[in-house]
Amino acid sequence: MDKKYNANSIEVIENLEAVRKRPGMYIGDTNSKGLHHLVREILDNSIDEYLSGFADKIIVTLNIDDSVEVEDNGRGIPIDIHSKTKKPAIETIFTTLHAGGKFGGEKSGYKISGGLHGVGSSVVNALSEFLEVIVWKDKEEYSIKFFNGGKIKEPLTLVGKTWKHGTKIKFKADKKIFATTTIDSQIVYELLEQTAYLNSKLSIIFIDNKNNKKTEFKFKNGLIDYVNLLTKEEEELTPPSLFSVKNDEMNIMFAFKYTTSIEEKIFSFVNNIETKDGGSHEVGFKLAFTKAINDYINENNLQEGGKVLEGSDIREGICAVISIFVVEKYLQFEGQTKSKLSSNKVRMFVDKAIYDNLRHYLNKNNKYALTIVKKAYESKRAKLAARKAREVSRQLIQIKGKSVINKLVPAQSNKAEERELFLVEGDSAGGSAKRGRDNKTQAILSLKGKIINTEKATIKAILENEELLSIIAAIGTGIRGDFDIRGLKYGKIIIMTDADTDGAHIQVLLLTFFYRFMQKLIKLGKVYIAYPPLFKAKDLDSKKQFYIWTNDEMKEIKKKYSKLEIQRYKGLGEMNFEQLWETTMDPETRTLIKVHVSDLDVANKRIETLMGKDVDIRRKWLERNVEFSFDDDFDKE
Ligand code: TSJ
Repeated sequence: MDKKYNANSIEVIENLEAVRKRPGMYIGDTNSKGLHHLVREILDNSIDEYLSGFADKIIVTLNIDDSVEVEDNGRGIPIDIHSKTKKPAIETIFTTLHAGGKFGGEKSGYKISGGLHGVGSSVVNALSEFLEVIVWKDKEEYSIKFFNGGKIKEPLTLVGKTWKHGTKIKFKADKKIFATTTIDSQIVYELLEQTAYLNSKLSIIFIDNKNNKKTEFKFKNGLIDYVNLLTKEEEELTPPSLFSVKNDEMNIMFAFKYTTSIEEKIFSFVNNIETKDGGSHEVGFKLAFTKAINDYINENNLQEGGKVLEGSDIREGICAVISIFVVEKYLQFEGQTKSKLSSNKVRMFVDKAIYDNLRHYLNKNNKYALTIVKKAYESKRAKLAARKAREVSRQLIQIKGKSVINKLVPAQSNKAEERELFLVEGDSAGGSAKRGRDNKTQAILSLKGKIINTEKATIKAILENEELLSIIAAIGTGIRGDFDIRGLKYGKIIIMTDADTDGAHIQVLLLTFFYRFMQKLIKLGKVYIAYPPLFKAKDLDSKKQFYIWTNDEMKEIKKKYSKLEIQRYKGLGEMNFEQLWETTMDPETRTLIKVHVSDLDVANKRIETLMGKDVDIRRKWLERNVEFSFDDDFDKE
């Protein structure tokens, strides 16, 4: 077999063999992501043909056996014999790495081969169980077939006469290469839909044989349709507008609209590839927007009380899609996933193009301009008000916190990480905790008064509650928008309550507070619940004493000893300080329950149930004494 190959073909085999040896180098990985990348890779070729102005229809078929077909109505891949290789161009395209660029693309201008993409059809061939091509060209139909990673199964063959023009590829990813070869219809669907939004004159048909479904994507208003889709849940403030600017190296399209939302939605693309991390074009867009609106405000004397609008004020409520096409030399990406464009030339060009267009838009559409300016000042006012509220609450915590903080019995250690804050219910327990603690690392805050239910409380109400205020002051991070983990004064915050319903209730109130106002503390695993024993047993013969936490432990002890005196601990106050230390506070012997919020939504719902009006549900929950969503029942230390 080998002897039949000339020098050229041996090189070809080596080439594709290299791809099969290290597929990750070419397509990122051999999991689902890499697999779907193959589809994108093939599709991009048809889109190139569309961008060059020769195709306006693409049909993608997903078959039950996970083979994929992509067909376009373009010029058809060139089949003529290459003067140097003496082989049909089409064969070389599929069997040589990086052959794509040589066979056109320069003419079209914007080759889609940016970032991770554009590795070429030969890579797909190398990683396919089979790949078949049909070309309709010059009134004739040709075919060429490959198998087993790019070996020729059937050379270029004239099939017959046709009126069609275009290219069709059918391929199936190689099981020997990919961890999975199951193509996800949904991923293909979304890819095609997005591509259709970005290319308004293109019609894409998706024949999904896995789901017996056929969909045609054609959005004749392109980015406007896209912006409307992205804001379909929101109330419109300005109608969407579309802009397009071209020079011989770049083509910039962008659409935007404003809604009453306070979010900022900006999506950007370079040569049809989404740039999730933005980059130069997004930066240019933002600079232009900020400057154009501020200049409009100044020229029309629309300033509001000396406030200067920042970009983020101006962009509240905006939804924008930016799609640029650039020539290959500007396709520079950075970041881990290569999804951030980095080209100063692009930034400057986009900035200027958008600034000019926007100034024109604002001058021509005074009504919308005023709406946007008004919205921006509203955002500014809201931000200033929020900041003011934060400052007031910070000051309150500082001033009032000082007066309540004297309830705190501090720990001596100057290392925050090794300090522990015990939030203790009741005076007598607080007394034992103070005496029993390790005064180097353990601080005690006794909670005497009522802790309010913070499920629906305002910040003002919270700051009027002495108990919560002392907790906030002691912990040191601030709350909500003002939360700053750097202020944290303890490595662990431990809730220590009686093992009864009242104690459980206080736990829920405290956890609700942490969840609503210092959620990060829970997420970082800083909040714990102390787990005091429920019983003490004394063997009257040997005088040995045991602490008992669970039913199983109780059974064990009862089996071993016959003359037991069992005492139920109703409250922490029933233990003397030594017992409290030994059973509940000593890091060597205690059990702590770490509070997890592994599923925030579930916890959220549960808090609503627990802290809402339904007393019965709450009672049941408290009886069971479960906490939020613990990964395990508890983490024994
Ligand atoms: F990836 C691929 F190569 F397998 C592939 C290419 C897959 C699919 C579905 C379509 C295509 C493809 C290629 N569609 N259209 C073209 N066009 C050309 O390759 C072509 C045709 C004519 C000329 C010319 O200059 O006359 C230039 C080019 C690039």
